[in-house]
Parts: sequence; C-alpha cells; structure tokens
Amino acid sequence: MTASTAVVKSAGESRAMSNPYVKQWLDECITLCQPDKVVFCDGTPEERKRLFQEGLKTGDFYELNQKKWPGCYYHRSNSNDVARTEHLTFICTPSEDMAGPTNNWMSDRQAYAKLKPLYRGCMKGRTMYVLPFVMGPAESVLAKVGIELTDSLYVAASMSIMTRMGNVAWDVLDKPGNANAFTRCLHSIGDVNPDRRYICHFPLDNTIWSFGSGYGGNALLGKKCLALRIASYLGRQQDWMAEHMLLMGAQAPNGEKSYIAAAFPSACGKTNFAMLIPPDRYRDWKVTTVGDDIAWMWVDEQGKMRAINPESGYFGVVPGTNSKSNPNAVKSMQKDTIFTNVALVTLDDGTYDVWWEDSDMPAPAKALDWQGKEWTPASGTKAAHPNSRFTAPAINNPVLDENWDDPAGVPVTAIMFGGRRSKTIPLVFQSFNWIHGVYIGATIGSETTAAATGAVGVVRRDPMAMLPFIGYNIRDYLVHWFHMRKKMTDCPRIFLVNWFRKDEKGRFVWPGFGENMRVLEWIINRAHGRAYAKETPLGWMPRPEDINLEGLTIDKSDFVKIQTISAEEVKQEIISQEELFLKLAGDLPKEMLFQRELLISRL
Ligand code: GTP
Ligand code: SPV
Ligand code: MN
Repeated sequence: MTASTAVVKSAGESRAMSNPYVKQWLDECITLCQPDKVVFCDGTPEERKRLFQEGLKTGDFYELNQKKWPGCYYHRSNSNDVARTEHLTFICTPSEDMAGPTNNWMSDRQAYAKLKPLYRGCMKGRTMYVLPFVMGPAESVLAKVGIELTDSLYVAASMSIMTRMGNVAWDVLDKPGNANAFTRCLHSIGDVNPDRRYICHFPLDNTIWSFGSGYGGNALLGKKCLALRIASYLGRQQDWMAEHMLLMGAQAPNGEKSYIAAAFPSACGKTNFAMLIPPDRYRDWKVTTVGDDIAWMWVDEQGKMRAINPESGYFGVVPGTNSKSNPNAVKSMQKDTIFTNVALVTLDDGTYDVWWEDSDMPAPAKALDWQGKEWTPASGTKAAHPNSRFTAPAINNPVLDENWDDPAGVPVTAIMFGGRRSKTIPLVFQSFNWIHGVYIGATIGSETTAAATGAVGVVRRDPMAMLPFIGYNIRDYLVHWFHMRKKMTDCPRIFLVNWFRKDEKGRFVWPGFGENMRVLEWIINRAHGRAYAKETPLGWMPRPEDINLEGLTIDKSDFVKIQTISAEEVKQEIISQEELFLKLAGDLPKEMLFQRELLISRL
C-alpha cells in the first residue's frame, strides 16, 4: 500500500482487514491503482445520501426537485459510454475452448498483462470505494459474495441499490470456510476511452476486471459480470443455472399461485412483463414481481426447480415507460431512484426535473438532452438516450412478491423464451417436452436493441437470451440445460412467445403489455394440465377459442394471423439457425441436431 493513500477508518475497514484474503487483495489493488483515499461502504441509506451529496460537488449527480422526486438524482454518462460493449467483453481463461465460439477470448495471463498497465496509478487523485455485497438473500444456498473496488461514485451509489451491500456481506464471509469465497471485482472508469475499455472475466480466479466504462452492465459488476457470466460458470460446476430471466408470481382468482421465469433478450420486455398489471377483465388475478432481469435456479430435494432473484433493485429501460405501459415501474421510480441519460429539465424555481420520450408528461419546451446539449421538440433528435435507465430499489415496487427475498426461493411452474421478431415467429406456443424446449430456447432469434452498442434491429441468434452473458463454452452450456432435466422429477413446462410480430403496415399486431396476461393465463393453465392446445409443426398452440380475446382491439382473425406458421418462413428460419450451428461445428449436442431434423420432418 502506498504511503500517500489515506484509508478512512470505519467499521467496514476493520471487518475487511480482519479477513486475510480481503486484506491481501485490497493491498495489491491499492498498490496498483494508487487511490488518494479508500472509503469502505456500508450500503446504508445514510451513506447513499452522503454519496449523492458528494456527487453534487463532483458533477456525478444532479439533484432532482425533491418534492416531486424525493431521494432522486440524475446522472449523465460519457456519450461514448451509454450501453454494454459486447465487442470489448472478454472471457479470460488458459484455453480458448473454455470460452467457446460465441465469446471474445483472451488468455488470462495476456489479459492481466494488458490491463495491469491501465490500472497502474489510475486512481491517483481519486477515491477508491470498497463495496462488499451479496447477490441473493444472504441465507440462500446460492448466495454469492462479491467485493467491488471502484473509483466511480455513481457505481458506488448504484450498487447500494442493486445489491445487498454492507455488513451482510462481511457476515457471510465470516462463516466457517467462507473467508476466501468472494468474487474479486476491480473497476476503474479510467479516462472513459473506448480504445482502452475492457470488461474481463477470469472465471478460474473468480475475478472481474473492468476498465474504462462507467455504464450499467459494464460497471455495476454484481449484475451481468458476476450474476450471469461468473455465476453461469459456477452453476455449471455446481449443478444450478444463472439465467437472463425475469421471475414473476401469478395468483389466479381461486388463490392458486404459479411462478414463471422468462428469458427475453435485453430491452425485449422483461421489466414490463415482470410488473404486468392485469387488464380489467383479469381484475381478480394478481401478478407480482420476484425479479426483472436475472434468475438463479436449482433443483430442490423433491426434484423441483426453484429460483431466486440475486438482485435487490431494477436497472430498467426508461423510454416508453409511462402509467399506461408500466404503471408499476412509474411508481417504482418515484423515490430514491437514479435516472441515467434521460433529458434534464430546469423548472421555474431553478430545480431539476427529468423527461423522456413517451413519458406521462408532454415534451418540455426546452431541455438538456442525454448528452447535455440544448434540446427542443424541434431538434428532431431523441432527448433521452434509447438505453437511458432508472435504478430503483426493489422495495419501491408496489407489486413486489411476498417471497422475493425468501432464501428458499420460489418454485418454477413454467419457463418462457421470447424475442423481438417482426415476422415468422407466432405469438405463443408450447414445446413438446424439455429437450424440445431447450432447442427452442437455444435457437431463438431477436432483433438487436439499444441495450448494446452496434446496429439496432438486426436479427441475431440469442440462445436463451444469454448470448452476451454465458461465461463459458456454449456447447457446455447447452449440455448443462439438457442435463438439468435429469435432476428433476417433474420439470417446468417451456413456452415461446413473441409480443413483437408486425402487420404489413409495420404495426405491432398484439397489444402487448398488460394484455400479455391473456397469454400468461393460457400458459399457466397448460402448465397445470388444464388448457387445450393443438399440435403444430412448431409445438402446442392455442386455438383462438383457447385464449380469452374478449374486450381486445384485435379479433379472432387477427389472432389467427399472429399465430400463422408459414412453412417457407420457418425453412428460412432453420437456414438462419445454421450460423449458430456452424459456430458449434462438431460440438453441437446431438439433441440439437435431432430436434432440428424432427422439426424439418414435421414441416
Ligand atoms: P433489459 O433491462 O435490457 O434486460 O431489458 P428488458 O427485457 O427488461 O426490457 P423492458 O421491459 O425494459 O422493455 C424494453 C422495451 O420493450 C420498452 O421500450 C417497451 O416499450 C417494449 N415492450 C415491453 N413489453 C412490450 C410488449 O408487450 N409489447 C410491445 N410492443 N413492446 C413492449
Ligand atoms: C441488459 O442489457 O440486458 C441490461 C442492462 O439489463 S445492463 O445492466 O446495462 O446490461
Ligand atoms: Mn438484462
């Protein structure tokens, strides 16, 4: 540790220093990064308040009008740093085969050698925040501790919302045999230069090194880096699964409760679906949120699948969120929320408000856009970045599930896969069985969104919505999915949905959002063996009379249209799956080949 580093004495500091593994790693990182000051965070609301106050001075935060937005702050990230950067994300292992054909790979030694010089002295003149956190309820069998070292105040404040932070983490590490069981997460925003930006994962060392980005999944290392990439690697070894899935509860009028896990790619509707408000006709149903982005799932002693949400907050897409599309998200972001990269509006009294496209408020006469540039409705540009986000505590959610924090998790009745597809893929169908369901999940395609940098609207294969998040070889990942079935006495039923099919005029046919309840009802009834379905080449499908369409703007013939399967289009789909299959050449699990052949023979 350099003599010039001031370590702020605190309860957290003494707890960290009492763990020899933490102490040694901290010493190494402090020597490498040379921060002026080290602050140990405890994750309390008081501390978050202090971080916000500090951020007002540094320019990291703007305070919003506290009457309208109590405890809410605004943050703008660098305009070159507004989404995950998949091309700069690496799995770093001794052999390339461990990372597999869908990940960027660097040898672990090479990666350390490349990034060390970047970290050297990178925190001079800055503060290093030490963030101890737990992913999952601390008492859960799957709970995992991480410690993130970061020089970003924004990351420190955000992580205290998104994770269970503070003493709870030190307590888990203090349990016998746990002292070294933590993910070492080193983060520096560096000089936010995309040419010096790396998001590196070292699964063999339980380590994450992220440099040069302060945004979302690149920087809040508990989320995609730990809870998906590192966790999926651990899950494969320890017989559990880390998935890019929302988790929701649905209680029928007769009181029966079902839990559903759903994997949709980034910006394809997980948060919206997880907070769904049933339409009037479904007034007696109750939908509740366990999680909106990540599920960790395992098989219990009875051979049933259970799941927890490892997170404690939402990092949700803002544009399009309003009291019609997602009232529960609107309520969730009413207090103690960070808004990132939306538009900033100065009110008459000089305080700040926020705005975004399709919010409840009409566009302001003028604002500062997500880049801080003057904006008016005539500018012809978006005021909020399409990937602008809110960071809100889960406890703000009015429909938070009563078991969201239960270490025992919730039982999973059904698994849904989905994507954003304007053509070809019907609204809903059920797989014939688990293996067929895994094939469907493995071959889903989706049009790319603003959640990652790069072209938007291009169909790409996104197996299980996990393409950017599988922390090891996709071949082994698919085998793991097939293998999990063997551990279960009964398994969740698997479904595919597509809310995004369009008509000839380019309009969404299905009304979506709350009306997705109608599809959910059929799914739940199918999973409990109660609803009718007809066999089709793709899977089991509802007939129009099997889904409640009453009171919808679309009629039976529209429904038939969005359920149409065109053999020609499906053939094209199979051809476009080849891209993924070829990447896996020679390594494709045989179940995948058999399922494809069976599909072709059914057409
Ligand atoms: P990540 O946080 O990136 O993982 O995304 P997510 O899957 O949680 O996506 P989210 O729920 O935030 O939805 C993103 C976009 O999809 C929003 O702009 C919504 O307007 C749109 N969307 C969500 N549900 C529906 C739906 O049922 N129909 C239609 N047409 N659009 C939807
Ligand atoms: C996603 O892109 O799937 C997200 C947002 O949930 S981020 O945390 O930035 O990855
Ligand atoms: Mn996500």
